[in-house]
Amino acid sequence: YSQCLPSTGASPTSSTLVTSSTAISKSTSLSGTSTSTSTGAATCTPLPSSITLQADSKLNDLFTMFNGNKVTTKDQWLCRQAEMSTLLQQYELGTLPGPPATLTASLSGSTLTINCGDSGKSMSFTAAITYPSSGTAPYPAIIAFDGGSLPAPASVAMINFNCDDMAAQVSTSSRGQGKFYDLYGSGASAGAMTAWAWGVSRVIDALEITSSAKIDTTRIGVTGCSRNGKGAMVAGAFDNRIVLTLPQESGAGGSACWRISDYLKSQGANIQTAGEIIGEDPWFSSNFNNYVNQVPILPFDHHSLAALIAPRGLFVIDNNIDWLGPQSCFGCMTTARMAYQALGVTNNMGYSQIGAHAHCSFPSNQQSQLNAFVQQFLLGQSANTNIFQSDFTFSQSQWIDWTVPTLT
Ligand code: MCU
Repeated sequence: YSQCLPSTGASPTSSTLVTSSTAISKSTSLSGTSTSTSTGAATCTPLPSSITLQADSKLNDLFTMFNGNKVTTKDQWLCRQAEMSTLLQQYELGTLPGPPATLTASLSGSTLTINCGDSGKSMSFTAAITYPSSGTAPYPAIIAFDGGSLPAPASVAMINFNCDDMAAQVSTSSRGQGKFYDLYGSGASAGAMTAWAWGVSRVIDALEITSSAKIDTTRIGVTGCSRNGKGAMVAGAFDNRIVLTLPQESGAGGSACWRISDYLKSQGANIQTAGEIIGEDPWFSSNFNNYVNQVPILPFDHHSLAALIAPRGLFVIDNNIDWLGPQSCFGCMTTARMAYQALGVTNNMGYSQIGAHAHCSFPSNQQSQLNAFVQQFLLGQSANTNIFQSDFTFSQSQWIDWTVPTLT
């Protein structure tokens, strides 16, 4: 992996940002949950410094704080999101660092170079922008993991994010390799998805200070398919500047819930589970290995991850492939949508599971649905995003033993 390159200063445009005051302020330690992505209105009770996990075979109550307090207001929801973010990092995804101490960016042609420095270390990475042939600058943009697998929408720029370059997903032996780890050390707890999410946030930091890139940073989406779809969901969850998250065929570790997938496996399904997935690639923190055979004690599931995105736009695109657990995905995302319902913005989240096509080949019968989300969240047009469909059913009474409040 290439060492970091100092900014040459020779680029046509070059900007500097001291990032300690940028928008990202998700808590990264168990004691730090008073920090949320909120406007500052919420004052949150921190998680206890020592946590005792208790088994819950149902999907965790989105609206009860870890300490048992009920969430009844939108401010308290911000605290609950911060708490769930901390717990997801602690037990599954690894710690998301804040912005690096220094970040500079330059644009050469349509390639953005981002230089990051922290604690005496530095690294540099690039993101290639493909501009649309229609629309007007500054353009909305979709950051696409390894280019993504969606047709580029009209009037929207596509920004390529190289996943392996930031955090390798070559096999479990590639853990700790990539530019994220050049900066934070190969022993960093962050799994590859957290590292990619951090990198996406740095692309947005860079776009914010590089006006010559002609990207409207208030209209940023993120996408990826399959393994990169899992990553897209994590990136959307961790940066509230992302206004539209488009995970595609993400399966286990993405739109599927660990608990439902374990159950379906016990019923004979050929479905990926937590116990299986950690043997494949370093997508999660190595700490997750301690929990994959006792999923019910996890204080979250992937409905919690998706709920970190609420109320921002989220359109979950799925296929019908057993290994990806489409029934688990539908149940999990039906539950996640309850966060949107509680916030009074149910239609900010959509779900579409349509099969009979190859993995990661976007079918034409999902196109108008994707268009609706792009219009609503990236193009500033209103569209009908009341889209929630699957070939499967979900037994709410089997998985949910809590109710959905109307948050005030
Ligand atoms: C759906 O994402 C993964 C899946 O988790 C893996 O088990 C499988 O090997 O690869 C999928 C993928 O990324 O396909 C491109």
